[in-house]
Amino acid sequence: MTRIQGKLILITGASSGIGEACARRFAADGADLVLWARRAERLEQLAAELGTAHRVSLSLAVVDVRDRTAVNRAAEALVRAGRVPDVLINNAGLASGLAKIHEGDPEDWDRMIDTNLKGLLNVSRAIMPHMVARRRGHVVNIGSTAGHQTYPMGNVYNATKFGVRALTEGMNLDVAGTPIRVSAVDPGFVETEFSEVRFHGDKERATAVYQGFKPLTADDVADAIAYVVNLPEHVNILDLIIVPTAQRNVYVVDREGA
Ligand code: NDP
Ligand code: 8X3
Repeated sequence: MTRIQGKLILITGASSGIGEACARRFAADGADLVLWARRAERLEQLAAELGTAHRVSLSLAVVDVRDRTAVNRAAEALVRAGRVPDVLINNAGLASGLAKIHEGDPEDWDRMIDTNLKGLLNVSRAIMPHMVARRRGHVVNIGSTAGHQTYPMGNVYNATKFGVRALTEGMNLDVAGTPIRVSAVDPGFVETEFSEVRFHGDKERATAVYQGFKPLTADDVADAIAYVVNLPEHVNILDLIIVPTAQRNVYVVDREGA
């Protein structure tokens, strides 16, 4: 028996990587799930699979977290159905491009700022009032080691994840006086579709990021998130940094042959 059994958990960016791994882990732990992402087919496949394997309720919605109207609509539908999430995992996010600031593509910058910062804000603003009103809830923001230390050409992605860290701190201050918890989980290198997205579909370049060492898997991170959300209500993890053993800081990695 876990503390999240029977709880309702909303995961943004559930169609892949860390979000998908969280969905699998939480369903196995008996939580009911709401899955949001843009790729409907991926969500449908995942929900069908988890629905067959576990006795939990699953609902999904195609939601682009950048689209405030769509976020509000999906959140209202949950609230109207009496399904205010007990836990919100603000996971949807991405890096787009890796370039020097004076050579970067402003379209990439918009994508990262609109998703990682404004998307997280849109979802939090739509869900948190209902948590505060019923004095129950836990928000977990997925930050990054990139929010603790910059690396060459990480500039705007770094800025968004530094921003997520500031928001986690600020959100905690703003819910003082309520039992709401706000946590950050900040991973280092995790082998997901993250780098393929960053390099605009260049699989070879993406694979090279994780060569010569053992990166984290999405399941490793889901384990850490499961730890955070399974703690008793008087315990709040403010920030959990998780890296592969080979990663010594945001850019120093013990690589074979390097
Ligand atoms: P993936 O690319 O595998 O997954 C990203 C998820 O975010 C997908 O489900 C994607 O779904 C969703 N997403 C992206 N943009 C939007 C959007 N506008 N609206 C809704 N959903 C969106 O990468 P990861 O699992 O690795 O990334 C998850 C989080 O972890 C991100 O916040 C990332 O910054 C963070 N992170 C990743 C690390 C890594 O090394 N992989 C390390 C540290 C942090 P869809 O495309 O279907 O919308
Ligand atoms: C993802 C980790 O180092 O690739 O947040 O930016 S890193």
